[in-house]
Amino acid sequence: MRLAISTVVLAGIGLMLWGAMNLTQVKSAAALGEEAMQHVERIVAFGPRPAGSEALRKSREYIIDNLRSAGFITEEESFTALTPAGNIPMTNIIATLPGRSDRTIVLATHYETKLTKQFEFVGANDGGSGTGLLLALAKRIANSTYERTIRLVFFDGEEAFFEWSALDSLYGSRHLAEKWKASGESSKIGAFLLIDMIGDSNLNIRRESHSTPWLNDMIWRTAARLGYEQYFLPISGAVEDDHIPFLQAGVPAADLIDFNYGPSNRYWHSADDTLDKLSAQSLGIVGEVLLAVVEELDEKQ
Ligand code: 1BN
Ligand code: ZN
Repeated sequence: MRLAISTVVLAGIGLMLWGAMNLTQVKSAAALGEEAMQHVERIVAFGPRPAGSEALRKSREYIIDNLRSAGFITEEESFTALTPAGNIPMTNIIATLPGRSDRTIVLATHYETKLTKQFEFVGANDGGSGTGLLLALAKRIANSTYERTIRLVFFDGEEAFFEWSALDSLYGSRHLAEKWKASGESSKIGAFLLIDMIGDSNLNIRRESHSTPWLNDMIWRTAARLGYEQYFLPISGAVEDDHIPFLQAGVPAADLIDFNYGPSNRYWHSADDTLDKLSAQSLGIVGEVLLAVVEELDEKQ
């Protein structure tokens, strides 16, 4: 009888600890998501932010200010891209938090929005969500200690000017991947994690099928461990995005993208990609998964 009671008590304590852990996790995801959402709101307030625009210059200033305040070393990588709209000045933002090792983990997103003529495109999700989440993560990452050097990259010129093709798309990521391949920097990257369109309040992320399988496995395993299985679907879909030039440079890379935005993806590249379609919860969930994946990658040999 005594044994039975202590078993019940121990089980109760176990359940309480389990409950407490989940509550802490839920609170931490909520705080991270709220912070990311505030950044998205500030960024969207700059208006449409196509490559070469004044609004994108202001966004860049905002991003760099926040990265520096968090404790990252920032670098602007400027170049001129030959596009169907002519020569356009572009700038990637690279933020570095040096670790004890020069081996790196890269988290990336694009921060510019698609140029549109027929309607106003503010890209709350497409361009805004990844940027807001990386800025919120910058603070969390800077408050932890990692063996590896952590880099946050904000790409310019992800979007096509005319029609998506190998030459009209991914201007910023193609430029940086080429540069890092030539300098040998790409061989130091253990993993490249891209986020794009991860703020949809109806979050459902498929395994992007160009991505490195072991990295997708790690992400999906981590999401399941944190109780987020319902948002990380066990099905695949292919999307060309800023991870492609890095995969081509031999870097293990994955793209977390929810390419199912509104009924039949109707909000994508439309006037409806606005703040009201996003949720802090979605941003927080993706953020918590990324933090846990970075921790696991940092412990990997
Ligand atoms: C993602 C967000 N993409 C553009 N904005 C990449 C993409 C390009 C996705 C073509 C599908 C088709
Ligand atoms: Zn887009």
